Amino acid sequence: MKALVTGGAGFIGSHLVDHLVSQGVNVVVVDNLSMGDLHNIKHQGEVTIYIEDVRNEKFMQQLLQEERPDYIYFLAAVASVADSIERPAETHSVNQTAVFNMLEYLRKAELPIKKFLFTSSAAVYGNLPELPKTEGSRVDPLSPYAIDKYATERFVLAYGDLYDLPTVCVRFFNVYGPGQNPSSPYSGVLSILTDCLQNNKLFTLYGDGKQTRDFVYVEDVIQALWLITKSKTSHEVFNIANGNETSLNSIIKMYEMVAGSKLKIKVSHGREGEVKRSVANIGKLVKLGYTAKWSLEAGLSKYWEGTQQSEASRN
Ligand code: UD2
Repeated sequence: MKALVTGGAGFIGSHLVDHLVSQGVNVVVVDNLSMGDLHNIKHQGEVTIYIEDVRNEKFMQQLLQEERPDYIYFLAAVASVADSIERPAETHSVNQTAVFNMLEYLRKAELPIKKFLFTSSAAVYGNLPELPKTEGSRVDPLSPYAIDKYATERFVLAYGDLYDLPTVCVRFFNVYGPGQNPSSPYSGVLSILTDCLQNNKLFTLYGDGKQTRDFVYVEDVIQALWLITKSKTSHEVFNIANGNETSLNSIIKMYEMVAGSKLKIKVSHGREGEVKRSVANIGKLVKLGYTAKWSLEAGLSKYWEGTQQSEASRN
């Protein structure tokens, strides 16, 4: 079995790559290292890695012909709402056109694949009041990022139906864990909190902290992706989340307890276009055998311990 992971050096991609390798899968990675880092991949020596941009159509076509993957996980993306508002045309070329081009090539070249999995986002739900979000809930994609994710989902599903490609889409909620890059203000809030607690930096809290999110530990995300891989399911959308709603204020309190230190906080006005509340219904995933194994407290503790160990090994 061979798998292609685009964005395989990124935060979630690298965890997926390591899991696939541990399951005996032959893995090929394409990553342009814009956010990713090869050091994220533990099993680097056992993986074929191409440092390339998924927008390089010729390259991607040749790669598909030569490598002939059974499974394709499309994780490469510019995963920032703010970035998509700043430069919509460029993020569109990654978040939609590159995916579309691959689907189109798979169709035309009639390459046999076992599954094509596209990674979408809870962003597609926007700010509509129904909670928790089920896969059938109304959507209201508000940013170029969310629009690209939703429209690409539709292409992926339609290509599945129309051309008999086994396609699946997943909507990630707020994923956290080791390897998440805290370097941008739009990085995951838990990677930023970790950096602030560890290095005694000032944390900027946007808004009143009452906004809620469904935080899911990256190992549970990998569990979900693997269950979907092994199942016969196709032409479907799945939420990937923990299923619990947590406010930013309470996660900060919890993380301070785990880290045993107090966070320095500066309060700033809320971010424009933000979702106030977010939580998923994960029933569909549970039917595939998923259980969220990592409570927030357990996930935070594991994440924190890991950062302490890598800090100690650096010193
Ligand atoms: C997540 C996704 C984003 C998109 C969006 C859809 C991540 C990293 N981002 O954005 O790609 O799918 O969902 O709705 O998963 N915050 C602070 N201070 C900081 C950083 C963040 O107060 O330094 C707040 C932020 O304003 C927000 C919350 O923390 O209310 C979570 O922020 P985030 O960037 O981790 O995730 P989110 O839900 O905005």
